[in-house]
Amino acid sequence: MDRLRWRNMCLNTVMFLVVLYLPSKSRSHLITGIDEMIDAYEHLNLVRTIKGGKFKMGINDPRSDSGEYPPYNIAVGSFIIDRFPVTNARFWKFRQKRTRHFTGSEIRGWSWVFRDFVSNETLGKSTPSRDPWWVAVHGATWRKPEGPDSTIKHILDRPVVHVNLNDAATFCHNEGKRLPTEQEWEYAARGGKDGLTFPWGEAYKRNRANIWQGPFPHSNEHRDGWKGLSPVDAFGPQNDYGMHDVLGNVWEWTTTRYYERLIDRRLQEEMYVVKGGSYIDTFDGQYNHAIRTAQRMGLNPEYTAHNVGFRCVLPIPDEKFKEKSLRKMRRTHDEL
Ligand SMILES: [Ca+2]
Repeated sequence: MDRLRWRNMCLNTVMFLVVLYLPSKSRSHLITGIDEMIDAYEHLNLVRTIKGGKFKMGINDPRSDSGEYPPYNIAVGSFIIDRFPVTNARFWKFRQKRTRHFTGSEIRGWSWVFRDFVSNETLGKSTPSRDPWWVAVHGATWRKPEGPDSTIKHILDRPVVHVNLNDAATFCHNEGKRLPTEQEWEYAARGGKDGLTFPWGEAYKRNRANIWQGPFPHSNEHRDGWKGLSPVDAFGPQNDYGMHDVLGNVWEWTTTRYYERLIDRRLQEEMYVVKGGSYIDTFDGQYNHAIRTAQRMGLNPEYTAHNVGFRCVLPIPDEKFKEKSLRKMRRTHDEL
């Protein structure tokens, strides 16, 4: 036996023993084969550079009680933003690097899942909520989004879910970025067009976003093609900035505090704004929230669920928009 073969044989034996004797939690990082597939999803990590400016935030509809009304003018600085919500593939890669960061749902041991996606066996071991369509599923985490008998292996292009505010912020920080404020998120979502209900215009279009069709919660008619989570590029770009899944699929965390309008702020629990709506929301608000660019909801920072994800931003100085720098950024970050 030559030296090379002998060395390879020893190496394989050592690797076998390492895998065999690793604690099961660590071993799960090595045995799924996901690492070999990750590169195929790099195109879902693209970003868009957005020049800061003034815009009108919110909607001019006094019937809204979520804080969208009254609208107001505000300025935001320039920033780079993810064109897609963070995918399972991207979060997997993060966790390979930050093995000591366990998400809120992993630490707590459970998370909220829409009951249609939970197997009967898992359902039997889970706890129903006040809203019967949400179930507290033990073992539901970002890597097992529908419970212990599920996996992300075949849905690496879908948004990561079951992440709380700190998980999302830690992920962004690890990439040298941060979570967006609500103002940055909405400014980007509008794609340079003020005053429109949706990022693409004034009329709802079924082929633009993954939301709910049919009587909720019993009849998920999924006329948009998707019953639950969809790949972040299942639909074309929703605005002129080339951003996908701004509305629908998953709510997205921001760092902006949320306050109920009619309650003394000092008496309110800590909540943060999430934007965009999810696969259980509707275009007209007949069930759950009305999908629109200005829509907002408050969540406890520890909250995790099957329909909440995020995307990241990176603020940049405005002088970077001088033509020379802009060309360089386009080469580096954009697919423009
Ligand atoms: Ca749908």
